[in-house]
Formats: sequence, C-alpha cells, structure tokens
Amino acid sequence: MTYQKSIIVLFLTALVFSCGPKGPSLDERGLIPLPKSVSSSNGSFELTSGASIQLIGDQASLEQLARYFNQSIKPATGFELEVGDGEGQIVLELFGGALDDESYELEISSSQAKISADSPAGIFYGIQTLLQAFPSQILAKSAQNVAWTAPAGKIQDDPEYPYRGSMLDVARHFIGMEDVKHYIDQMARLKLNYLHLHLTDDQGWRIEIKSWPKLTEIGGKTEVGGGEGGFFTQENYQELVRYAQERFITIVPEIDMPGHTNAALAAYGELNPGINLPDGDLSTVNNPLKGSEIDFNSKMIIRQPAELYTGMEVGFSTFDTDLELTYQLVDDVVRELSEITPGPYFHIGGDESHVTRKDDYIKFVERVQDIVQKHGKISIGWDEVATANLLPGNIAQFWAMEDNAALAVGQGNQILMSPAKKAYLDMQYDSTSRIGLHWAAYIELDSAYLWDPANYSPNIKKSDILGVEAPLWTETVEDRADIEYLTFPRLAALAEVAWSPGSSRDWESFKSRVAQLGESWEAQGIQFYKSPKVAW
Ligand code: TNX
Repeated sequence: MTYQKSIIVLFLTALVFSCGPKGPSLDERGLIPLPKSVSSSNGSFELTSGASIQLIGDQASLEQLARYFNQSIKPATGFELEVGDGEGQIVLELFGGALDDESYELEISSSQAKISADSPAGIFYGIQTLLQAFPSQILAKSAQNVAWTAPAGKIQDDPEYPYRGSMLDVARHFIGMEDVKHYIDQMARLKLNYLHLHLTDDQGWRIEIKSWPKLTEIGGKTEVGGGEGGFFTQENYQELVRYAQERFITIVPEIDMPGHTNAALAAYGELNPGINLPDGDLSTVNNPLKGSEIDFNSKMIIRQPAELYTGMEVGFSTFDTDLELTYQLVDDVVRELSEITPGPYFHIGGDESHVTRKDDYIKFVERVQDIVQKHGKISIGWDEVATANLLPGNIAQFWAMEDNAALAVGQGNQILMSPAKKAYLDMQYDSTSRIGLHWAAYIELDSAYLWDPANYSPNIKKSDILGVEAPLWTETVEDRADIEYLTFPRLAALAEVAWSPGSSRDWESFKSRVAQLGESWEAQGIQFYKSPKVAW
C-alpha cells in the first residue's frame, strides 16, 4: 500500500469510528419529560446479562430501586442483574440529602450508567430516564432480540413543579384495582408523583367507610349507564397507596361535597335535605327523580333516600348544610380515610354545587376545611372553594373559573392547575373522537402541549402554582382501552408541561420524542390515540 493510500485508509477508519453506524445520540432519544440539561458524548453503553447493579448509600432504599429496575427490564431482556455493593455497570448512588429534592444526575459512558441523587425519588426518576435512553422495546412484555445500548452523555435534571398529577374518576364508571395499578405504572414512567382519586359522585360511592357501611353497600351498586359499579374496600385502597408509594406517587383521596352527593343521599335517606326556599315555602331541592318529601300538615320534612342515579347530568344534589348529621358523616369519612392516607392532602371537591345556596356553601366548605385540618390533612378543593375563606396552606384546583383562582391567590393560597381547555383528559381530540366530552374544548395533542401554567391566566403567577394535574373524568370511559385512548399520548404532553421549564419546551422536539415513546407504548400493548399530528 502506498503511503498516500494508507493515509486515506486511516482517515476512513477514523471516520467510521467517530460517526459510524450508531443509534441516535442521547439528546435525540425520546426522553419525556425533557430533562433540564442533556449533553451527548461519543460512544454508548451496552447492557448485558452479566452486568450488575452497584449500590452506594442506604442499602434498604436502593435495593428496592434496583428491584424495580430489574422488574422493569426482565420481560424484554430476560436479565436478572445481580445487586450489591461491588463494582457494577449500573450504579445507583444515594447521597441521602433532602427527601423532597427530586433532582438527579445520570451519566452514561461506555463502561457504565450511573445515577446519583439526594433522595430515592431522584434515583427513581434517573431510572426512568435511563430506561428511555435504551431502545424502546426494553419495556416490552415479551423477550426481544435487541442490543441494549444507551447513548453516552450526561443529564442533570429536576422538576419545575413539585406537584405533577393525574386524576382518575372511579365514580362515574368504577375502575378496578388492576386498571388503577396499570395507570400508576404509566404515571411513574412520566415522573408524575400525585394520583388524585375522585372516589365519590352522584353515580357512585367507591370507598368503604366502616362507620357508614351503606355508602358502598347501596351507594356503590351502580354507575353511569346502569352497570354494576363497585367500590374499594379500605384494604384495597391501602394496597393502591402502597403500590403507588413504591413508584413515588402519593394518593390524594377526594370526597366530593356538598354537591355530587346523590350516591350518599341514596344510601342514607336521613341525610337527604328538604330545604326552606327563600319565599318561605318548604320544598325539596334534591334530585328531581325522588327525594325527601314534605308533610304539608305538620310542615315536617320527611327525609327519604334519593334514588340511585345512572345519568350524566350533575348539579342537582346537595348535602344538607344545616344538619348536624351531615357533619358527623363528614367527620367519620375524613377520619377513616385520613388514617389510611399517608400523603398530606385530602380533596374535598366543592364543584358545581348548583342547588346549595351560596351562604350555605361557604359555611359548609369552611366547616369541612376545619374537619380536614383536625384530622391532620391539607384541603384541596375545586376552584369554587375559593369563594369561602380558605385556611392558610390549603389549595384551590383551578379548572374553570379564573375569578375563583384569583380569589384563592388573593387569600395567599396556592393553585393546582387543571384548566379544562388544556388539561382535561376526558375532552375529545376532535369531532371524530370515539368517546369523550367536548364542553370545554377539543384538545389535540399540540393543544395539550402548547401552554404554560405560569402564563395561563394573568391572575396566576408561577409562584402561586403548586403544580399541574390532568384529570380523567369517566362519564364515557368504560374500560382500559377507553382509558388509554384518552390518556395517551396527552398525559405525556402534560407531564412535560409539569416537569420541564417553559423556556425549554418545543413542540417540534416533543413531536419526535413522543413518536419514540409511542414505540414503547406499542411494545407494552398500550392502545394510545395515534394523533395525526405525529409521525408515529
Ligand atoms: C366538570 S371538573 C366536572 C365533573 C365532570 C367533568 C366532565 C369538575 C370539577 N366538575 O363533574 O365529570 O366536568 O368533563
């Protein structure tokens, strides 16, 4: 070979090695939510069956995290990586700083992938990012023949908002244990950390209360459309709490009141109000179907159970805010549920109480807040609760009325952002969507992505915002396929809105990353909506 020729060969060889047939670089991988900073470097890490997981720091918490990693990759890779404190290729390093510090660092080189964080939650989020750095099939449910390489580079990350949530309405249609767990699994992949369970509504009471057993025995018997309904025993609920906790998700239970209470009023007729109307006429304001009646001779209210309700219209029911028994029930419910809820929040509902008089509503909300505080929890309520005096630290969940959000901010209370026009997962994508409602808006994927909580309303500044929550109301949702169709891909967009700074978010970038997440959903058998906005 001539001198010249060998120079050319050398040059070509170098070229092949530097930019040869590699996969995407780290910053081209489908990382959702987008990390704060991603820098790519040359090379990649290959995970093989002989690799082990090295734990540095508190072994008990790290072992649980290593187990989660192993469980996540086992079906697709077949690997069961050894875990210990000897040198390993996957390194989990826990510094043991502040528990509420959710930040982490992930460094991938050709010899190892290392995650470091102050808290176990940070390590957990690092694991989610690392899993997204591998080929999408890594979460497949069956064995895959793939080289498990992750591009080299360094990620530094922490979330924009401390509360990143989703809500499941298990009241309109009951959602069973396996489907809720499956939902929790998917939330965890997106670094969401609060699951709000809407446990009661006109159509069903879904959580066992031992001191008021008929709430579920009668109130849990049906659902929208007349199906058989169902409910969680307290043991079921605790199992969900634990399952979520293992994935760094906190459950927020909601008992919606004083409206949306028909199921409770069907279970306990003695709670069903007959109310003195302003003109002095005694009448019933509850359920037009059937409710309490007035004995016109004695002018006494004869309280009777409401009928179970399977329709979709709401706003017709109310607790009797003048009745002491109402507060006895509320106290028992809040007490029993708080005892089995380790998280800080208790959601008191408070929306659409259209047949509760304004002063009664305010009196009720203020009394219920006190009850919740007495049982050691912080109240969250739908934005209407801000028409009452909120206790310091309580949260208003903005869904419809900017004026209400402004009232909360004016009182010094924080806002949880769930604007129906952007964050409601039950809204149809467009007029052809097979299920869903559209009273607030049609929400295509780009619309769910393209908004900033901190700029949504002139009345709500960034510092007023606790976080973002995406609610799934289930009037039209009957099974897992329905849940998945409405939730994915939009939950990924909302997770990024909650985690990543507004300045770094970019629709074109999201579009290409979500297409890769789509491959992962495909591999996991998730039946997501193939939005025409994305080249899946
Ligand atoms: C309004 S959002 C409601 C729910 C419905 C939902 C349907 C809110 C606080 N109340 O009762 O399920 O619309 O989109």
